Amino acid sequence: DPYGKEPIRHPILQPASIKPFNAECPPSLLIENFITPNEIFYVRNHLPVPVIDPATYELEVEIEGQNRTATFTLNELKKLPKCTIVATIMCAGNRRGDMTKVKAVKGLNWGPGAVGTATWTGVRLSDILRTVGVNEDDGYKHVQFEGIDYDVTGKSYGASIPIWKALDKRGDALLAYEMNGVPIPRDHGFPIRVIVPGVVGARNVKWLGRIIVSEKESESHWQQNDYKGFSPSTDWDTVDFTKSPAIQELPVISAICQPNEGDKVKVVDGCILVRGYAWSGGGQKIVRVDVTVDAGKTWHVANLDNQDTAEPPQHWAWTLWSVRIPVDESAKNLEIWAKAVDSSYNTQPESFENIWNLRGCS
Ligand code: MTE
Ligand code: MO
Repeated sequence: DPYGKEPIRHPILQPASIKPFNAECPPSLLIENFITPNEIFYVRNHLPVPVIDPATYELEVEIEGQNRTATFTLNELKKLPKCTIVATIMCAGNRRGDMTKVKAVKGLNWGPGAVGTATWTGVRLSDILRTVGVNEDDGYKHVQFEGIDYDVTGKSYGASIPIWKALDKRGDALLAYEMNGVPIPRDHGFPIRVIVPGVVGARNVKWLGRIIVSEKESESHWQQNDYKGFSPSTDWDTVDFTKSPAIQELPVISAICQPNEGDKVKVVDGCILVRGYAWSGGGQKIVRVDVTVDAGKTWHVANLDNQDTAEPPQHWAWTLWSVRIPVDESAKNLEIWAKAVDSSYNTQPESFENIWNLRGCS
């Protein structure tokens, strides 16, 4: 069994699949902490978790067209200048379960818990690239990452990001070895994972084995034939993956975590309490969350209770919000909508209907 050496997981994680292991934190627990504890941070694995000996681990860095490969041991990486950031990581399929209610989609049926926020410590990717001699005007366009997790044919998980994000110091891309102050747990990429803040989870490659500086994007399935968006009218007969760019920065989103779908809600002083999180890709900050219980006739502006002080375009972490909304106590059913606005004044759509897509991406 290739899945014979999986780590032990916290029982509160709600699995979406077991082999490979995919699981999320229950929404009401998720918003209890601004920094998500490692034990309840969602896990998104496409393949078995590799067993890696930190003593013999080596990271390879290859520059296409040059006949040399630089290598770094874990100790060598840890000796380089250290950087810590607070960043939210989100799967493109987060909240796909709600999109499925419009029409079936292909992919794991995630609730709103395929997201988490942590402090990540490591070496700046820009420092590593400069150390091996890569410069802004070399003409390379992409930085590819290969994981040490393999499928049955021997292919590893892979992804790439544009070179500017990798080289720009303000892009804060990291080769992280710590998550919330401890060595990165096995499920999250021990001993080294890439953190590309503001960019879809899929490019944050875990168990990093190799970096390739290239003129081309990663050829991997996950870069080429997955994690892309399409029109609501595109179906599996008409879809052409070469026509859509790979998702990098994610759009603005929010999710209601309290109450949960189907909950009986308490009315206190004629009001209900609604809580959730909001986040935007590309280092944008949440500037407002509007909530309605009457299908948009009246909007209530939520309090932004917990927000990092970093300014855009380096605001990598989510915002936790809450709002009390007056309700008609005789009403039997209530539909609550939330929509977030980010610092680029992009606004989240009110419903999934018109952004539905066959892969169920945000
Ligand atoms: N890296 C490797 N090597 N293998 C993977 O399966 N999954 C990706 C990304 N990095 C993956 C990976 C996806 S799709 C997501 S959403 C994030 O890791 C999930 O990170 P987490 O499990 O630490 O939450
Ligand atoms: Mo993902």
